[in-house]
Amino acid sequence: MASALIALGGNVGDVRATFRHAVPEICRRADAALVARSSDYITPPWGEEQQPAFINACIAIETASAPQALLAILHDVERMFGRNRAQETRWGPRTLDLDLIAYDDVAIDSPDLTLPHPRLFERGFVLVPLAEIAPDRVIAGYRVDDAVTRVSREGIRPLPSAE
Ligand code: PH2
Ligand code: MG
Ligand code: MG
Repeated sequence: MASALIALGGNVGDVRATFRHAVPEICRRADAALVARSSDYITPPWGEEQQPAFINACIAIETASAPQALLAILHDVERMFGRNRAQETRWGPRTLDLDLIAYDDVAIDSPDLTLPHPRLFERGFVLVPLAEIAPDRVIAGYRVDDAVTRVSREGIRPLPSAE
């Protein structure tokens, strides 16, 4: 079994409901156990600022699926919740984005998958939820709780749990 960290994001539709349904779907398809789930956070849009705020969260899973297989599962689950890559712009609005952040200590640099995630250390919307569930995890030589002190938390707020 491997330990994978996945970032969830979205800003179209009822994103928190999407997350609630997507997490068990990921676990079912990836033969995975959910180890931890962060709070949902409201986060200012990054990359393209003229769009609604995002909701972001992170999960940690133990999975029997290999990295490329897990990536394919994440893409399938994105599609299942209305993601249509053909109709979207680079940093633009989306129903569900599932990014594989880290997979054990595996390093991969292929056209469709880079591990650890190449923009992780620039993104408060990933690091803040990640630091809630995996502060001691070391990714590319950096502890998550150190990395999170180097990014802006401006506008990033945890939401009260939904139920
Ligand atoms: N995802 C993007 C572009 N911008 N901004 C925030 N705050 N959160 C995201 O998940 C996000 C984004 C494209 O995937
Ligand atoms: Mg993304
Ligand atoms: Mg993505």
